Amino acid sequence: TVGPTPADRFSFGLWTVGWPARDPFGDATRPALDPVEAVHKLAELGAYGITFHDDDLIPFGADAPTRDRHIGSFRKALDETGLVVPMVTTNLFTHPVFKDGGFTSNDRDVRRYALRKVLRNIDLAAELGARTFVLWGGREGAEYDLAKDVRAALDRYREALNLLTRYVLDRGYDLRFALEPKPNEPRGDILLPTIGHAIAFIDTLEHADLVGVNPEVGHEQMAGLNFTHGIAQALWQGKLFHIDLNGQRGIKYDQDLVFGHGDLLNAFALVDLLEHGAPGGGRAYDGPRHFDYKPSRTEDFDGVWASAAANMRTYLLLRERAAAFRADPEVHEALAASKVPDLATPTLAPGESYADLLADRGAFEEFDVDATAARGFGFVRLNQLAVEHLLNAR
Ligand code: 3MF
Ligand code: MG
Ligand code: MG
Ligand code: MG
Repeated sequence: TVGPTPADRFSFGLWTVGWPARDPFGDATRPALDPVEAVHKLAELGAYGITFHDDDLIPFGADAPTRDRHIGSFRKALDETGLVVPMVTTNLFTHPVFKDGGFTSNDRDVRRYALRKVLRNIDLAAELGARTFVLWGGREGAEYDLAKDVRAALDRYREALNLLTRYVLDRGYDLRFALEPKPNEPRGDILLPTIGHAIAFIDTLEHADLVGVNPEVGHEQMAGLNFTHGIAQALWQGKLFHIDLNGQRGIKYDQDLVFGHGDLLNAFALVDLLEHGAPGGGRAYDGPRHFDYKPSRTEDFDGVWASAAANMRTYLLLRERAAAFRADPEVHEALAASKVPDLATPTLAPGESYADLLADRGAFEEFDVDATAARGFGFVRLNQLAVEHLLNAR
C-alpha cells in the first residue's frame, strides 16, 4: 500500500489531533496544539484537508484584531502547505450559554445569539472556500421529558435552517449544510438522533436540497445501528454530503477511536460502499474522507501523529482489500449464488401492472413455495470470503 496523498482526499478536524484529552473524570494529558502546527503535520502525513469549529481556531470571545490574527496565521499555513478547508462547523456546545442548546434553547435570546454565531462563521467558511457547513446539535436536546417541548424545538430547528439556507442563497455562497445526528452525549437525549430522523426532518425544510447529513460511525453505533446501512440510505436519498469516520466498540460513550479500531468488518463494507458503490450500481460518495476521532488520552504527541496516520492507512488498506474482494472470481460466483445482483432487477417486468401480476399463475398458484423455501442463500460463505480478503488470506 502506498501512503496517503492529497488525491485520497483525507481530512481531519482541528479538534481531533488538537484534543488535549480532558475527559469528564480527568485533566488534560497533552498541551494545546497550535493550529499552524496541525496544518503542517497533517500535510506532511499526506492529508488534503483540515476542518474546524470557530472556537478551535479563534478563542471564544476574542476581539476583532485577535480574531484576524488567528485567521491570518492559519491561512498562511494553508498557503504554505496546500492544505484546503473543505468543511467548517460552529461550536454551539462548549460555552455554558449553550447549556440548553443553541437553535433550540428554551431561552430565545440564546437562540438569537446562536444564529448570529453561526452566520458569522458561515462568512468565514465561504471566505476559506469550504463547500460544506456541518451542524452538530450536541446540546439540542434534554435530560427531562417535560422540560423540552420537542415539537416546538423542531419548529425552532427548522426556523434556524430556513434562515441559514436563505442567507447562503442571498449571499451567493457555494455552501451546503450537513446535519450530524447523534443519539445522546452530552445531552441525555439529542434531537435528530439518527440518520433517519435527520433525513425525515430535512424533508420539511424550505430549501431541502441544500441540506444533507454528516453521519459519524460511532454515533450510529452508539444507537446500536448498522452504520453502513445508514450510509447506504443516505446515498440512496442523495443526502450524504459529508462523513465522520472513526471507530466505536458497541453501545457506550462516544469513543472516537481510530477508523477501523471498532467494528472492522462493518468498516470494510463501508469502504467498499464508498469506493465501489452498491453492488448492482448506485452512486458512490465523492466527498472528503473526514476523520473525527480522538487520539486516546494515553498518547503523547508521537502517539497523536501515529494515530492520525493510522486512520488514513487503515482506510487505504480497506480500500485495497475491498478492491481485491471485488476482483475475485470466487466472490463474483458467491455473490451470484447469493442472488445479490438479482435484487437490482425490478420486481415487476417493464410495463407490468398489478393486473398482470394477478394473472401470473407462476407467481402464486403454481409457485413452488416449498422448493424455494428449502434453498439456502449462501450468505455465510460470502461473508467468510469477505473476512478472508480482509485478513489478506486470499
Ligand atoms: C461530537 C462530534 C462533533 C462534531 C462536530 C461537527 C466535536 O460527538 O462528533 O465533534 O463532529 O461538532 O463537525
Ligand atoms: Mg462525535
Ligand atoms: Mg464520536
Ligand atoms: Mg463528529
